[in-house]
Amino acid sequence: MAFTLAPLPYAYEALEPHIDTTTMQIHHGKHHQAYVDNLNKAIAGTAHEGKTLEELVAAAGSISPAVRNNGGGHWNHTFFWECLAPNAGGAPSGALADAINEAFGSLDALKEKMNTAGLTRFGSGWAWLIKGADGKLAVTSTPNQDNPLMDVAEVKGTPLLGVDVWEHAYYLKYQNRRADYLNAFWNVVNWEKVASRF
Ligand code: MN3
Repeated sequence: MAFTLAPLPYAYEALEPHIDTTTMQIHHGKHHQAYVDNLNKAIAGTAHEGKTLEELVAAAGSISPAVRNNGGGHWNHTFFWECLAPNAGGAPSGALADAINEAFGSLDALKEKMNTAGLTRFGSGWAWLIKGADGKLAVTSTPNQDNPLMDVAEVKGTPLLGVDVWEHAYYLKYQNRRADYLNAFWNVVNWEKVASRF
């Protein structure tokens, strides 16, 4: 069964002014759709057909670049849309807030660490807040469409929050100002969703 692109869980304009409507339309409707289409093409007629997206991602080191890049792209974007929500931002509460304070000292320190991870990712990739096998939170980043669930990831863990730092995620509104995009991102973080993953 082929992979399909789910609709966004909110309207394209819902994240204005932090993430603009045109960027969301192209990012979801063109970029994410292309990852889905190219993943389906790459697995058609191969032993990968019928595997779940999670199975493909976990085996990134031993699958073709086309399946790794497009499977990662599909997984990462599906995850990313759910990291975001209109009228969101603010601060997490409860056990997640406690874990953030324990790992980073404060929410602001986490934001700074994740922004730095995103800013220093040369070229295209992602910055992540993950829960490690030890249950502790950590910040990491991955190149291209890799993610911390992949066997090839330098730092592995369960993603709780991710931010896309490919230029296609911000260039129309922010041009080369990746830092401004990263600061704006925090205004639309869906902490309820992050907490449910935690
Ligand atoms: Mn993207």
